[in-house]
Amino acid sequence: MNGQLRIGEEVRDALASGGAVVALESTLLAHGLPFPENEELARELNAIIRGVGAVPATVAVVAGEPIVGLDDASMARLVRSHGMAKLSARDLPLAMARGSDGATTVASTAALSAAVGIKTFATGGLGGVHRGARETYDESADLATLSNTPLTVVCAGVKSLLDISATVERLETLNVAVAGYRTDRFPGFYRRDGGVALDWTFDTPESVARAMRARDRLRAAGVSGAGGALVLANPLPVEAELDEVMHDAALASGLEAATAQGISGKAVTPFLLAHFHRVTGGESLRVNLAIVRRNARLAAEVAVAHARLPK
Ligand code: PSU
Ligand code: MN
Repeated sequence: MNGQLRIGEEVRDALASGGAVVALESTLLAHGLPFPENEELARELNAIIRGVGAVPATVAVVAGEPIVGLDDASMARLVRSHGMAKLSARDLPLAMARGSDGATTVASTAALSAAVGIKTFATGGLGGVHRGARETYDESADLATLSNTPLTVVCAGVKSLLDISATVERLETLNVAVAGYRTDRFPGFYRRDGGVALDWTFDTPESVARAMRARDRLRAAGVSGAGGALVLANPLPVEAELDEVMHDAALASGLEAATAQGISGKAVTPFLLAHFHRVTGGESLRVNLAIVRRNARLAAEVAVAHARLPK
């Protein structure tokens, strides 16, 4: 536990008693989804996590204060905000100095959550290596941050808008453990199979919890390279995937339109996501919501299994 950071009351009690807690990021609520779908999703995620027996802890910066475990009033403010700053880990002290509000990415959420002792975190897709990174060096700080952050991130891989295989290679370089949940393929978010084979597969929350316990043991022993995050890749079931033809067409036309309109750098992802939403008639949003709900459930199951491990 940590005297420096503000922790929601229920989260603090759960951590003090060794209970299960699941961290949730706020960038996906503030930037990844429109209002009111984001508010509805936040409510659902909390209910899903509680239903499994864990406590949800949404992370964000409110009026310059990083908070692990937002209350209802702050959540209501977050989901309605337009253009709230998106804060990676390095941005946290700057937003604090300004007293501003901000949404936390995977990097900053993982860093804050791990600092207070949270072991599991649910999100949709990880940030990763962007297409064209060979020229632009555009790679999310999510990857480097996870290399030294001892928690489990449940996600559906990375979106196909990114360079999926380069992202998997960088996770290897950075000593971030990656395992598939009931799959041996790294998922591409909208599709089950992102085109990359995985070395490790887990089939139960208990087996994931044992890997987390072993990681913490190696970390406590001072073993370098083995004490960082575990990315638990949880793909959609076949029947929930975005149709392959629809997906491939949306990706191809989106990349082409981005080039034609001179969209580059940071603007590419929001442009492509809006394009996906439009040309799939809202299907990509439906898939996005399904992914986050499933990841919240699995993260809660892992958190509960971890809390039940013999001391
Ligand atoms: N990928 C998604 N949805 C998201 C994000 C990534 O499929 O909402 C968000 C997450 O918060 C992630 C961040 O941590 O974007 C990565 O942004 P950047 O590439 O700027 O680091
Ligand atoms: Mn970037």
